[in-house]
Amino acid sequence: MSRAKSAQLFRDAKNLIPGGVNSPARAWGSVGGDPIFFKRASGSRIWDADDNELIDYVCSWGPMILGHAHPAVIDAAVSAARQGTSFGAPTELEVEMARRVTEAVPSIEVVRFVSSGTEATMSALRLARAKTGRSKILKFNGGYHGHEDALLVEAGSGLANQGIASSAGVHPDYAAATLVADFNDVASVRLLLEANEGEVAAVIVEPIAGNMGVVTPAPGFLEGLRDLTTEHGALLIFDEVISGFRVALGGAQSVYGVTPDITCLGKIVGGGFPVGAYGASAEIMSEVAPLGPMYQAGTLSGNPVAMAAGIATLDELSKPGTYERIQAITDRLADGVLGVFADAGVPAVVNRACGLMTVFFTSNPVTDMDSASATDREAFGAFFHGMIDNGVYLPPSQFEAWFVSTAHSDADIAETLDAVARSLSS
Ligand code: KE4
Repeated sequence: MSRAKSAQLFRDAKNLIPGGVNSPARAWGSVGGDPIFFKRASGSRIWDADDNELIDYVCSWGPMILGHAHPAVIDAAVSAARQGTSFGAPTELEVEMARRVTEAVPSIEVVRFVSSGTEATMSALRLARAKTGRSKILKFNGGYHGHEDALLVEAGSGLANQGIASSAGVHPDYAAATLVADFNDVASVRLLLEANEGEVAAVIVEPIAGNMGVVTPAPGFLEGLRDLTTEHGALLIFDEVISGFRVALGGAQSVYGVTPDITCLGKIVGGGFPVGAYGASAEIMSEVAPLGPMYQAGTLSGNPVAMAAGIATLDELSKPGTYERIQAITDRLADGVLGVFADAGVPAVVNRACGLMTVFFTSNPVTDMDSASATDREAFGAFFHGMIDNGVYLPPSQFEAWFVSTAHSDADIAETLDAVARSLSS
């Protein structure tokens, strides 16, 4: 495959944009090589600047659960755009979208739309501090919740790749107010809550971790967080930016039957447009301006074009049988990959949930950031390049999820498994 156009674009981009990318996760830092530039996508397929066609498992890091350029979503966004793209004033579409989100996620009685997952988690933290009058927050090693200062401490995703536990430029007081526990380790949470009694405003967790690679909660882990936060007067925040509308219409909280105090959403909820959201009971959300003293605002929040795309997406996802289909596609891919690795005699662990999975090069269980970090990331890097050369685009990092969509056909999966076999043999 020629990648001359991509290479030229990357050379140009590096002079104008830091590292040539508008998000470090796109930089291929941990797998080596130069990022490919893309120009169009449809369904499960994506084309790069040199017209090479690839099967896409990045899916824009989650949003494209219906596949790229789904007709219903595009039509909704285009017709909304023709009515004007942004008014900075309330519209009916926001009410329609809020109705769908609160119906899908019962723990959300009232929801505020923002323009990214980061804005959702940042606002959720401020809300928790406002509601409790406390200042500290507790997150998990390897948890990634966007680039809010307080959460850029021992984060996963792109930070883990750059080997920076915390970002430069974060005020030391922020880092000091952020406690870090281990995912799937309730005892580590109890210890920190007891050692900081009365000071922790919230525990924020990805109920199904996606930024260590996929790591699912051990039985009792989420229930343990619910009990401990209630016992110690802290709010429980579920960051469902990845899992929301992916693992089920009601998110991970509906799969595991654990109800958080605040839920953060993003990615899928915007149908490929910039949307985030945070929501909770009416009582908690009454803290939020203009009702209450916790201020949060945004020029493009609830933007009509993004709302129209989100509504079209949720309406498609609400159709009966959708999540059974997504689960079946995920299992076909995950089980197929396990089989090919076994045939090749290459040790692998696959962690999965409905709609997402990660392959780790290890024979040991991957249950937290430490075990994820102990896997053979060099092997993953070589595998990533092998898959690209065999027509399959995986996330360029071990600490990310492979995302499937309703557009990934049996033929796509079969082609992917062939690519896995060829990549492993080379
Ligand atoms: P955004 O601000 O990127 O929309 O959302 C931040 C965020 C919050 N919570 C979770 C659980 C997330 O996974 C994310 C963003 N995910 C990353 C990669 N997994 C997006 C890719 C990127 O950073 O470019």
